[in-house]
Amino acid sequence: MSETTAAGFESFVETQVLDAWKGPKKVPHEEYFTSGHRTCQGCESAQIMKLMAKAAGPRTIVLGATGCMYVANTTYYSTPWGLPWMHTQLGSAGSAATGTAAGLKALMRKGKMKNEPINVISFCGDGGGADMGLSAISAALQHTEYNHLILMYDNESYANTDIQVSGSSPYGANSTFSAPGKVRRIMNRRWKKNTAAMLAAGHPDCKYVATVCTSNPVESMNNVRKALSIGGPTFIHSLDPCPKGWDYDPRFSHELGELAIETGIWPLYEVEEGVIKMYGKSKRILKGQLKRKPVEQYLMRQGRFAHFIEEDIAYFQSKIDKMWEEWLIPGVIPFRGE
Ligand SMILES: Cc1ncc(C[n+]2csc(CCOP(=O)(O)OP(=O)(O)O)c2C)c(N)n1
Ligand code: SF4
Ligand SMILES: [Mg+2]
Repeated sequence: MSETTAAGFESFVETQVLDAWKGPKKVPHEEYFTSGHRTCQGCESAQIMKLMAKAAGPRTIVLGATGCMYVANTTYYSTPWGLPWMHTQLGSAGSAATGTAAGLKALMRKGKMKNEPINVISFCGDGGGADMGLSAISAALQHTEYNHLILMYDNESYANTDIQVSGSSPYGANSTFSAPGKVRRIMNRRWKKNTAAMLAAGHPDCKYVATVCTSNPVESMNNVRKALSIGGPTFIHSLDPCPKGWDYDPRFSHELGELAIETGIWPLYEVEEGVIKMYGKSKRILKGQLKRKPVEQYLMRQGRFAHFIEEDIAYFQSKIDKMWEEWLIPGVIPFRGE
């Protein structure tokens, strides 16, 4: 989409219009993230890379911040990327997105490149996005004149450096920096950062923000396609079960993603041009059509919570109940007016 601002500048380069795929049978076979990586078995962060690349298609440039999705995907002489791909520094997903989109726009304006829609996607992990690169993402989401999507893959730890706690790690999770001890059982006492909602609420010009989970692959791809079609700065936050960091058998990755949604710990929603809408099972939970499962069913499937006792589970459950029952927008916006 193209738009002219009050100052008369053309605000957007044309975007590709990528229609939603109506069901798995409509999804094409072509892959742009294939074999050749060495992520762990059952890695859902690799899965969102694959879905993101498939959804975006061949006219796409991908920038990737340091983390598992850089290191495990760029072994010397081997790569799964079937798209142009470039590494960027750990906290730089936002600046890489803006810089690349601006560069493409300038080259096209000067006639040095054919003027055509090219998708720019910059990705980062939760450490690189919710913590270290938050300021660069914030700046990127204010630059309405450039088309790009920032996708944060959230495995809930600094996984690549051996599972350190991040601002996106859940309360109480065992990590190499928050191992439970005999004196203190709960070492990470911080509640998970509410990144997608924070970015949506704080950047009113950002055209599109969504949460996704690869347990819903078609919806996740359609959200990527929608973000790229809308253009301007957009942001997607993906929750990715990580067998190594969460400590479970890799075959349960999709099941855990599903449980995160069903217990209400991971609400699925889109914020499009300032309008929020829940989708999938989260929508049904919101409407009272689906009862949230007890969070214990999600926590006790993962070794990182194996040290939890009843009071820890009860505390966790009370926080989720509060999210859905007391927040201004259930599951999304915690504060309320007087
Ligand atoms: C400035 C900087 N500090 C530290 C590192 C070391 N480092 C490399 S990957 C990584 C973990 C990043 O975590 P996250 O962004 O969540 O991605 P994940 O590894 O979980 O995929 C760290 C700390 C680095 N590369 N650059
Ligand atoms: S540690 Fe987690 S995110 Fe990293 S490659 Fe393994 S499963 Fe994927
Ligand atoms: Mg991470």
